[in-house]
Amino acid sequence: SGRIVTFGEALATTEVDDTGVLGPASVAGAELNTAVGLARLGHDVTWASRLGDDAFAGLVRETLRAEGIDDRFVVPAPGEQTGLIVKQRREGDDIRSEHYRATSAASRLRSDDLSAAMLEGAAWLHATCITPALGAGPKGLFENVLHEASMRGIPISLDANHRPQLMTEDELRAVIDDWLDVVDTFFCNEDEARVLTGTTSTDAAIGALARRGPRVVVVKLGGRGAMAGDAGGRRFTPASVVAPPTHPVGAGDAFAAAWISCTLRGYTVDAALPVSAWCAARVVADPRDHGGFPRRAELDAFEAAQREQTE
Ligand code: KDG
Repeated sequence: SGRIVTFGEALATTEVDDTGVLGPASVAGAELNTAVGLARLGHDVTWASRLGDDAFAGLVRETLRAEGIDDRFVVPAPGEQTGLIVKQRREGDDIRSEHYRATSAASRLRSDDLSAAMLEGAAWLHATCITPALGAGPKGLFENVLHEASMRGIPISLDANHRPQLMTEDELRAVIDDWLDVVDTFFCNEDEARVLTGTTSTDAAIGALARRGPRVVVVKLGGRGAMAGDAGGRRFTPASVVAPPTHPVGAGDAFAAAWISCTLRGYTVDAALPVSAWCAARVVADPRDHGGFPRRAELDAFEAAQREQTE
């Protein structure tokens, strides 16, 4: 179905417990999480960024290699460091994240860092609003890549992914004001929908956002599921549960990966919703950001079982 391109910051992440013991480090980063999901579903995926040569960059490179993700457009930045997220578990699945990323290699991305060749022949571009929140350079890059993709007629998905530590609500609104009209598929959560539209009604927010350009708007409702809207109206799916939801981080990125895959394979909104909810549930049941994402064969088995149930 053609190459999917995404770009953004990869970080290392680890959990610290009450006694100060750090758990194993794994790889995070919203766009990279989505890239992993797409690659596991059999898509040809390019992920681009700027990466130093520290131990965590090595971990990121290893993840890219293991998942079969194209890294030709990653800008090497010797001596620069990889960002880090330290997670602390509160009660149950309430996880607090502290980011150490102000001087990361990806925060130093420049607007001309990625070449136009990256989009050559691409079938889809996925971006998130974390990238423009990282600084002026990454913001310029985000703008260049979205502009170039829209000029080439490449469908774009954008996830609001508001990070309040990095971006005010006004800044988020400004980015969305500038770019929503070139977006094919827009993802956000309830809080972001309210920030962007001023309404707490998901149904009304989808209508308001869809009027500004996107063909499809998907609002993720966490443990309650997700609602999507297009010209055909609104559709809802409850959340899927495959195992106790222990680590909600990364669920939205997984949802986006499954959704993009379904879109490229011609699924209707109705068909894409439960598939995306299931992929998100798989990730939430795993202690890493993307470790639980299913492979194509597992998704095929899930869909076959679903069909049997409805017959
Ligand atoms: O969506 C999950 C991401 O938030 C996580 O992997 C880290 O990209 C990240 C961020 O900026 O918070």
